[in-house]
Amino acid sequence: MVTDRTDLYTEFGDSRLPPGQQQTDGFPVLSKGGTPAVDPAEWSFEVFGAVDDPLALSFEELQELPGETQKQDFHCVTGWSKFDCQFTGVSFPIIAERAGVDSDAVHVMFHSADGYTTDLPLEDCLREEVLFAYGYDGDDLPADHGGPLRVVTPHKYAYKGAKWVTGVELLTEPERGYWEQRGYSSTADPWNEERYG
Ligand SMILES: Nc1nc2c(c(=O)[nH]1)N[C@H]1C(S)=C(S)[C@@H](COP(=O)(O)O)O[C@H]1N2
Ligand SMILES: [Mo]
Repeated sequence: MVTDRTDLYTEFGDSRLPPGQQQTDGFPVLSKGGTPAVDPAEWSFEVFGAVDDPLALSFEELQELPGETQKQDFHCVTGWSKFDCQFTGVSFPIIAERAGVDSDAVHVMFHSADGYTTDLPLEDCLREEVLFAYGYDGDDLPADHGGPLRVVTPHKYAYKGAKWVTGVELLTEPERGYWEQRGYSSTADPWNEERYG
């Protein structure tokens, strides 16, 4: 079953294509460096920081959690948007529930195998649309697009979606990730064109 979440924009703006964006048919690859070699057999996914039960999950254990497939749009801050991406994965609220997020947690830092980090307020993460995705269009998520596991954030510019994600850190104070430290927006709402700042 595929849940269609392409109507998500109605919460943020009038048009499905956010202002200043152009639709693309392909799926460009955008990474700060190359694609890191990630062996799913060795890989582990950790949830740590302000949680009651820190998690360390193998790729198999992660895939055993309740998963779902959603059709979502994808908006890159450099100006391209790709409609109708089908991602399969585990939602952020499920992971948060398993780890037992502390009541004083307010912010989240995602960590990746290439050293990339990105941050978001906790409330922007506690949404069904924020997926830890291992599948794309009915197949395994390709390595260039973040396989074995990436985050997708259809309500934010796509730099908020960490590819090759290895960890999620719950924070009691906001901190800034890789692009956020280099001038990109912490909140990154595409319909409000929050690109910088
Ligand atoms: N680990 C990691 N995640 C990342 C990046 C990166 O360089 N490293 N780039 C971000 C940016 S700027 C974008 S637009 C999307 C691109 O995802 P794609 O390559 O699947 O199109 O991944 C985001 N996640
Ligand atoms: Mo991007």
